[in-house]
Amino acid sequence: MKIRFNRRMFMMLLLFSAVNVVAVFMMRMGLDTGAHASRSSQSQTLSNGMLFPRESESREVRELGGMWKFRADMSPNRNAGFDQQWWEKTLEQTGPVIDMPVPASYNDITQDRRLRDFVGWAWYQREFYAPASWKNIKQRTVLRFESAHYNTIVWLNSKEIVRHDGGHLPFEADVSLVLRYNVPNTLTVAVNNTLTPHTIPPGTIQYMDDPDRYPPGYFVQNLQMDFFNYAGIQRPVKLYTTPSVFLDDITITTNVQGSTGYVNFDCVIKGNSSAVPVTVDLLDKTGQLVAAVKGSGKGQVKVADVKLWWPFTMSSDPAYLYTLKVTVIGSAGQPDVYRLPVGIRTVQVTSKQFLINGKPFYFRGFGKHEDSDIRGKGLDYPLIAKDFNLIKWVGANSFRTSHYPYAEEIMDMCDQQGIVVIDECPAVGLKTRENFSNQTLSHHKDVMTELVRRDKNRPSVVMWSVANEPASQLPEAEYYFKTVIQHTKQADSTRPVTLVINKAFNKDKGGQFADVVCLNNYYSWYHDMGHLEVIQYQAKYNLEQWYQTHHKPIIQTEYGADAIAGLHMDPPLMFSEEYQQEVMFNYFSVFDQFRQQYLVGEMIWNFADFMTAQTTTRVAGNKKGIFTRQRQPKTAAFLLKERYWKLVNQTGPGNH
Ligand code: GCB
Repeated sequence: MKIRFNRRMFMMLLLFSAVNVVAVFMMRMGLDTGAHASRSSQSQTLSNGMLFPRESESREVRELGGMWKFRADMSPNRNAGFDQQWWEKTLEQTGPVIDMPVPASYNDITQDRRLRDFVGWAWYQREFYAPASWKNIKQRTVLRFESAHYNTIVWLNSKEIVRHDGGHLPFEADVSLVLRYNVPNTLTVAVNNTLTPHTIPPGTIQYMDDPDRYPPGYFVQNLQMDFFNYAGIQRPVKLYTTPSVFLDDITITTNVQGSTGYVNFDCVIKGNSSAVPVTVDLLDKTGQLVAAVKGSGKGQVKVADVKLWWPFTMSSDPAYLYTLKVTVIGSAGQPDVYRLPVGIRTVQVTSKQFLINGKPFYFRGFGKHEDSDIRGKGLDYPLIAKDFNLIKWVGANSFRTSHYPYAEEIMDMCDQQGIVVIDECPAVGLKTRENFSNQTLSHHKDVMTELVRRDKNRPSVVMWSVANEPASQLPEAEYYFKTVIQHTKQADSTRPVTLVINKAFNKDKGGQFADVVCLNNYYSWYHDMGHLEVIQYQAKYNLEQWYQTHHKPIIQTEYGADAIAGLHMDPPLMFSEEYQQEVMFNYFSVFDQFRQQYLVGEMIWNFADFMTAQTTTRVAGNKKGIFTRQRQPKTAAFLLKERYWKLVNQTGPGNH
């Protein structure tokens, strides 16, 4: 019998083979064991509030930091842990272990090159005791991961309790019914750093099937981003308690009219089927009660003679934070108390300006990374404190969380110190058509939901960035970004949304949906190498064309040049400190021409040198920092400091 292939059958065949390729690939990487948290487990997480754990008279917070037992599953298919059910025993019982600090990336902790570059499942385990006081039916205990990269499965006492798909954002599970008392609790975590065309960020696994050149089963992870794919449990793991009737979420928005501020609040209470009384008190910095509302948890607080939240250098008393104290009284009369820091401020965008509290704001800032020696992307308080001291030393007022959400401990500092944030999701390097698939789109929307849910109440966050340098010239990008940006605006109607673009103004298809145009370019670096003289010409042309095309304010979100600290060349040569400075001088001169018009910010790439994958263009990482990776200033830091403080002085406090 002759089979005639019609177009539909052909498409089905294509689809079938594509699904097969992905399935084979996932099987080979051990992803089929369920690392990809299913849609249902992801959306289950999406329905919770995920308030940052804060101590109060009704809540205890305990960190599970320290040395954990660790093993990277180096078996050929990375699947030994699942085949042998490593969560059923202690890790020592199933093979050799090493000590691994939490939080930290595991990559740079040992001398083992295989661990640094490991791709697949890494297993962590530790024991802990639960205090007898937690054995109380009137309260619940929640286990929370501030982030683990990328796919995570967690077992407590051999019972699977949560899965999460994606790094850089928190996830948690109510463990009240799984906790044991008077005996140790065993916590096992498997985390897989494999990036696929549908993860955010995307990547590919390439199998090298040429037996003459590679051993059997040899594969590499290809990244589409310019930073090292640090992995592991990179942020704190916490246990926290709440009463059984508890405040699950608060959403606040703020407004200002004359000298009066308004805080609108909307609380979600869980654990009780009927309505419970909620008291909302607003306290000032000294703890004085400003206003109080009793009711169901939705309403408005009015603040006479409001003290606004101003960015650093825009006021003599920047970053003023009130405290919204929410008290929920459960049916048994047991209160749950949560204190949310609240900054009262407004954000608006016009065709030429970015306004904070009605005044023009000019972003003097950086693109940053969470990155340092040994820790990789591991949360580190000394590093956080040092970075904020340097940010303020330079006279910066802002940064972009390039290219993923930063730790909430960092975001707290931004709120407290008046450092304005462009809050970016991990969608960096969406480069191929496959990266714009409906599968990725749906995950991308979930990630934006998670990000907005986490950071929606932060005064420092003034704009969401849905992506960095996507292939926005592709036809698919138009529908894709229209959808992601609409979705983000539905999740938060109070903040502008952007995407960061490096495509030409007449090719890009995403900028039309952004409220602010964010541009990255590297004149005299990735092209016209060594030709510093073309920078001004090209930068000017680019800004003018973008403005003429969209009539929206523009932020230069990246520009810069690599400089090896201590390498001096005059006349300047690429990679010397002098060259980095010359690039800056040339850009500054263009910024100054457009600052009074529609350019609303300049953010140099990068705050500090950072680690990348190994390539011929990177000398032990990206060296575009104005500080070294150890946070020592290059000459560029002094130059930037001079410029930023001059800008403060020119515009004056109370302006930008
Ligand atoms: C970019 C990327 C950033 C890179 C930078 C560079 O455009 O957004 O992630 O690190 O260029 O130095 O190449």
